[in-house]
Amino acid sequence: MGLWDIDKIEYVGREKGPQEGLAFHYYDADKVVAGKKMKDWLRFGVAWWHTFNQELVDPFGTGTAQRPYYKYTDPMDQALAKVDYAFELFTKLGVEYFCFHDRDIAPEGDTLRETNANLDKVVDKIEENMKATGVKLLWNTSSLFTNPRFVSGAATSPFADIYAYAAGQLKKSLEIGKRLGAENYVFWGGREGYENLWNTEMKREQDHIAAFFHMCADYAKEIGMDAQFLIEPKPKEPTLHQYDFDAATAINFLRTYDLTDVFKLNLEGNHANLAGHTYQHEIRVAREAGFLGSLDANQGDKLIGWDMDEFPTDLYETVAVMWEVLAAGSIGPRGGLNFDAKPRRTSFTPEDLFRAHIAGMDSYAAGLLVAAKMHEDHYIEDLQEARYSSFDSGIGATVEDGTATLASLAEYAIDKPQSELIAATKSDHLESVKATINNYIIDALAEA
Ligand code: XUL
Ligand code: CO
Repeated sequence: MGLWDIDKIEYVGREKGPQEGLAFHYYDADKVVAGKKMKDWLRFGVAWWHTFNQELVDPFGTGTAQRPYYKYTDPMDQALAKVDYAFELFTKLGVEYFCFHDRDIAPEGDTLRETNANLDKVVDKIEENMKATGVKLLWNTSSLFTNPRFVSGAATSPFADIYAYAAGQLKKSLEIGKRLGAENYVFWGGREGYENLWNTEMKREQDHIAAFFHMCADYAKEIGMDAQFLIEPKPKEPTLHQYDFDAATAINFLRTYDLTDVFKLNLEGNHANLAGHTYQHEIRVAREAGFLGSLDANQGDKLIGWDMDEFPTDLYETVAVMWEVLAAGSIGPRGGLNFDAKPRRTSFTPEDLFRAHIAGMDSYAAGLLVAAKMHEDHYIEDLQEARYSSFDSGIGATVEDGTATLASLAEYAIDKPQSELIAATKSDHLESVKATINNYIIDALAEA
């Protein structure tokens, strides 16, 4: 049974009935869907910080998590032991990628030099395990928000010593990413924003962080680290306002500071909701602008306005996400679905960690199956094509081919009576569209 006292999780399909919690019902890694294996569409990743470090605290209570490695009380012993537990969990779940912050895998020393030495010891062990298991690094990142030195940000801190320290941390993280063959490198600006605008020079802070990103890109190039750089937008929490508010804001920042060649976006469901968007909206914005990089797969709660980081189980949302991914052809050039998610505080057993990942993986596999069927039938494509067909010829075509002018359109419209204009519009039948999507969910999963 190994360290976790749990057998390898197998795909049982639906033969065991809907209540079998420790098995995959829809995620069949090698099954070919829309021309690719499920595992290659989904590229699941485990988030080290939640899965191995999350104690399941909330603002009112201490941790409830029960974890077998808590028996190691020395921080470095525990960090090294966790590597064994981590790789066994990856292989038992059949997850081929993982993600971590520098701070997740090794404790800090008093100086950056000491901290880097701690990191090296754990990275040695991670590298050995990656070689032995074939599990790969989807992305690594640097925590520039946990330690009190980052109280007012890192690359937007008003304190130059802190900026310099953050740069030192980043240098080491990029070296680790290169060593472990990271597919991507993520920048989440946890405290890169402000608590109060009256004491903040917003443009100066953004100039600073843009310079920081350019230095990172230059150093990655210098050492031959070829991971895709990703910005992860989030509007707020922990700060009142974060500069990478949402996909559109982050893209504007990248364009303003000439960083579009280096960066794409890592989009997260719960972050989208905090910005007042659906997850699908954020992915659509990034996809259509050519910035879809990777996905942090989680969900929020309709009733609570915080970053809940729930494991994704909302089928309607996984269908929408996978519809966008199929339209894009992949989750970005080298992206995947990282479970930036934690079990609820009331799901505290080690087995719950497995159950939670299974729930997320099955929900995304089901979403893929439904979205693939919708694409196969061209349901949404046909619906959208019909909706805009008046731009395919006549006056509409003059808009799209650039020959229209305000005068030519006014001339066309000047004598049209209201009845003719109303006749030019069509009902969207939106309720039927929503019901049809429900039918796709029910039918595609019944056939699976
Ligand atoms: C925080 C969050 C981070 C990033 C990586 O809300 O999503 O864990 O994914 O720093
Ligand atoms: Co995230």
